[in-house]
Amino acid sequence: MTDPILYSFRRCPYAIRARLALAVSGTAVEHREVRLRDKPAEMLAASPKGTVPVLVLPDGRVIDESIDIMRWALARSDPEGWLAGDDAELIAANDGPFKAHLDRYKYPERFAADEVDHRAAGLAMLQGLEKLLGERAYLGGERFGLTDAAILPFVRQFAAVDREWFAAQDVARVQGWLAAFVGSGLFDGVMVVREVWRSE
Ligand SMILES: N[C@@H](CCC(=O)N[C@@H](CS)C(=O)NCC(=O)O)C(=O)O
Repeated sequence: MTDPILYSFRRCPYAIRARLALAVSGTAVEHREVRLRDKPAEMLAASPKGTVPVLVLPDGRVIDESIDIMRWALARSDPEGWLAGDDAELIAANDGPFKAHLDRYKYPERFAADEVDHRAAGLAMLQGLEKLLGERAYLGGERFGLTDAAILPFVRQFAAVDREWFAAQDVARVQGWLAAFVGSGLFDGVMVVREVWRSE
């Protein structure tokens, strides 16, 4: 039985969350690291929309939305009970408004946006997470789960735009939650540096 093929880009937060779920579920994949500027024809043939991650299953089915890859992997095997911590509303708020603020904070020229406004709006959303983390240990409950894994790669990017500024904000629980994640073996394991894949 051949493994599914994963087209991925190391720093992409969507690809990171897919790799996290694949890793925790123990799903072996043939990893194909891509360059976004030079996507392989094989990936575009499988998924013409041209975003990573893309998972191509041995039977030819294609899953090209990161959250669907996460749910597919966890439906196969969920040894740490990640699916119990599934908050679709929080994930949608991350993928929609938070991601929009993150992009405009990170790349204000590209969006002709005011980065300070978008930084403030992103922080306001993180204050919502701060409140939740005061009520329970993780976003989806008492254990790290799908919601944490789906959102953390984006919060990591937000924090990394200006680490000093982020460290000075009054979101201690979010800061601790992020630090534990980036210091985890799970995160390290999905961030290994790989050579760009080329077809033979
Ligand atoms: N909704 C998609 C979004 C994936 C996405 O936008 N990935 C970015 C990289 S982080 C991408 O591939 N962009 C295409 C490009 O930059 O050419 C998912 O969740 O998988």
